[in-house]
Amino acid sequence: MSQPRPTVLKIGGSVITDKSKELGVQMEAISRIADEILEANTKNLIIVHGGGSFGHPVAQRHAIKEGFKDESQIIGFAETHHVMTVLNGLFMDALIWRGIPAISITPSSCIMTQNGRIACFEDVPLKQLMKMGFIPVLYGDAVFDTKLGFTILSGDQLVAFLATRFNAKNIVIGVDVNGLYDADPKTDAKAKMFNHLTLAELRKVQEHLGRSNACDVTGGMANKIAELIPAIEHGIPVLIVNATKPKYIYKALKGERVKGTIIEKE
Ligand code: ATP
Ligand code: IP8
Repeated sequence: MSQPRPTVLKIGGSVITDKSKELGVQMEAISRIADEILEANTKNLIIVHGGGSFGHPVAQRHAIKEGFKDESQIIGFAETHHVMTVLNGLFMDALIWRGIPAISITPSSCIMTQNGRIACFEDVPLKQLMKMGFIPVLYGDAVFDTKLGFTILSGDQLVAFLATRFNAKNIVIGVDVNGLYDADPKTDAKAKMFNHLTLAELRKVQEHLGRSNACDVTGGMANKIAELIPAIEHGIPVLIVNATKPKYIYKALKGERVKGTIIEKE
């Protein structure tokens, strides 16, 4: 029997961490989201989470995204990767202790980038574990780069890559705002949310999208959208929802109606 097409779920760092405080974790959000993932019981799920107040501040301090320029960055790279494994461990704890068969896949050990773009991905173990019914959990990470020495791979690039490689049924992006707006809703009270956008409509509004108010080395919402475009071009619909709101991730995974922004090819 062939495998059902996977759903790729990204839980943003803005949801599971407190972006106003370095290494601040939102344990309640992690626990609630794990409950929702358990209850939704999605067949063939791939989970990716972001860095939030764990990965971004350390990566920024040591200019990891810009690549290896100075010996002093070496410890910064190790530290960035390490704090991501700590955040991942907290997320994994919440999944495993609920009986969810989640397996952590460390991006820096199976992915190399070239000038910041994924160039090779050793996906044999990932394919095998999915076939056996496990749920892979990946994350934005500090990774090795064939040209830059190292860099930062965003969870969003990873989401689009995995969704395209595995011909995903859909992508669900959980953030700390209700969806995609015509301006950053945190700084512009008049910002209007889009309920539905086609790719052509998205391209027209793309230049007005903001980044992030918090420390974010991967470009916030504007870059998230830019990263997701290739997957949408591939025909994979994206739903952006507020994962800080109870039951939104559950409903999104179940395909139930939920407030958010749907972006489709046509
Ligand atoms: P991480 O990169 O740590 O995983 P994340 O993916 O959860 O974080 P951000 O990259 O911080 O989220 O992007 C979400 C933020 O983008 C929101 O908190 C919001 O303030 C900001 N933002 C900027 N422009 C927009 C916009 N046009 N629509 C919606 N949110 C926007
Ligand atoms: O939070 C970047 O991933 P993102 C992670 O998905 C790091 O943008 C290490 C900064």
